[in-house]
Amino acid sequence: MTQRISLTRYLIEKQRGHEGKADAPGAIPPQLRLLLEVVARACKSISLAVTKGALGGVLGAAESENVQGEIQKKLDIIANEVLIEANEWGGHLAAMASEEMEGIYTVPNRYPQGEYLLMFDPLDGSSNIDVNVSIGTIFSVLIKAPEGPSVSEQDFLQPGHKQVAAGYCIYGPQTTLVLTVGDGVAMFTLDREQGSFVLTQENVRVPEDTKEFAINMSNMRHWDAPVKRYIDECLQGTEGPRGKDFNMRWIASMVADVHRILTRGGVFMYPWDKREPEKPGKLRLMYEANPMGWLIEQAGGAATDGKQRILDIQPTKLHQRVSVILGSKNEVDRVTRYHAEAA
Ligand code: AHM
Ligand code: MG
Repeated sequence: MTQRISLTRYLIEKQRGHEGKADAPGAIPPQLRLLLEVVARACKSISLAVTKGALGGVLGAAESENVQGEIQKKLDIIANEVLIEANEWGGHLAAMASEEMEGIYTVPNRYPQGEYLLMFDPLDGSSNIDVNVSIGTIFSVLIKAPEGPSVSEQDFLQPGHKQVAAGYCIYGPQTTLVLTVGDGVAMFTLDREQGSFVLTQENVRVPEDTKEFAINMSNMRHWDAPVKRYIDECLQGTEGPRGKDFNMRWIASMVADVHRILTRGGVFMYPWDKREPEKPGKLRLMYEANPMGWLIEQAGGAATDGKQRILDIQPTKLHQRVSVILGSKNEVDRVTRYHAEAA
């Protein structure tokens, strides 16, 4: 029988790599291993709550709005609390930030403070919760700059290429944790009977070419010319300049759309549009675009905002929004080129 590799064993082997060769890519220090174990444990709890659905009384809206002015769902709040409670006492973190909290959450004084910063979208795809469609948790890990004992929002404002770990957990027909620590992408499927994540795919690769795109087509009339040009050409199929037919998918959960792209390729776009022209896009840079962008790059794909690499954007705000184009490299390069030609 092939031996099963648990997430715990996978991470311990990564840590040994660190002890052997501290600067080896993907080698992780013990505190980062602990952090990732704790995030995975929190995701198991969230998965359990999601699975119970109406039986657990967790569906529907809460009576509150988040910092983005969006009505919070009960599960948004539950997932946020699970992640905070799991992570605050372990001694590995300095602070956390979340889509569901306006400011940063500093680890309380009664617990030891570590050097890591954890950001998350506790439950992405909130509009899909009540309709039983895949949703997920997205997370990103940074290191706090060493100067000074106190931690502030400023510590979080680092570009995505500074991430030391990133991933998501998708709650779908299977619960799958997808992780990078900078040496490729690995996937772990939750064995519900055993209660553990088991390595089910390593060295995930996104094909460079694709015939599948994901975009919310109902916003077409609001798009900018380069995005419209790209989609128009896809829609023309074999009769158009691309000379091939394209397929469209839009799940409206970024985790599910990105998971499909990591599995079989494709291009995902949530571009700037004219509905709210002052906002650079709908999705958030720090805890949506950066972790997903890094995962996609680690799997051989690309991620830009149309003009530059997402991971090179210098953030100025915790809840900053960004235009997102990510997935199969040749398609992302093409959309980015269309933006340059239009400029
Ligand atoms: P959320 O974090 O509030 O759930 O919003 C993010 C989601 C993404 O998962 C998804 O790609 C997008 O919003 C869907 O937007 P729309 O409903 O406009 O299609
Ligand atoms: Mg989200």
